[in-house]
Amino acid sequence: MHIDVLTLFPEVFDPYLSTSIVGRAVEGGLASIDCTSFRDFAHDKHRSVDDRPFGGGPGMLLMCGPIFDTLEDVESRRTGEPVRILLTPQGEPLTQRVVAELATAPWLVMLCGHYEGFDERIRTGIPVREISIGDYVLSGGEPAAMVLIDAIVRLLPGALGAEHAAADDSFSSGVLEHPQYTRPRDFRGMTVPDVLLSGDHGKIAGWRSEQAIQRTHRRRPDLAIDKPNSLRPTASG
Ligand code: 6GU
Repeated sequence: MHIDVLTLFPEVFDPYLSTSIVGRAVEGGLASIDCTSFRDFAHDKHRSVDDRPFGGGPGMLLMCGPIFDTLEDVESRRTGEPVRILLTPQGEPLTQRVVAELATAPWLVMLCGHYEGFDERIRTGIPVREISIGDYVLSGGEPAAMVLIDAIVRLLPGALGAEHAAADDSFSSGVLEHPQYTRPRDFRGMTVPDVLLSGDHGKIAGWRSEQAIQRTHRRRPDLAIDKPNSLRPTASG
């Protein structure tokens, strides 16, 4: 998969994208990610990318020119049809289902909005899928693009270790993750549940699934936990 990120702040992506699962996926050639700055396509000597809204009002809006030019340049470097995504709080809410769908695309182009917003013709003049990562407002689409990239890249075949991928499969049932423990068995008087030390794999599986369902009912009654094979993952953090 190739991902192009179009942004005013390409430099904020580098540390994140070179770390952990995403970093390893990029190193291993599962994904390539390029970040391109709108400012490189500004039309004037001040490298302006934003301007005041017609009709008045506070703030500045991203202008069409630099955005369209950046997109056209980026897309001319490759062949094939990209899936274009505009990160905006007005977009479709991101779910694991959407993530799984996007993870099948060979090429994603992500446009990060910034400042107070952008000229409406960016939204109407470019076929884009508008995506929001939740009902709150970020100063820019950059953190949202990183969230989206992380969620997508970890689904690429081979991105997680074999062990982890298998574990994921067995819990992809739309419930929250069950409690987990590692050594020591007793930490400051807080002990690990006996069942996990019993060696009885059937009993352990039963306990985990019961814990997962209880926890889901209590914390997230909105999750449809009786739907089998939901694309929602376990929320293991
Ligand atoms: Cl995608 N962008 C911004 N600026 N704020 C958001 C968002 C995106 N998703 C939730 N809040």
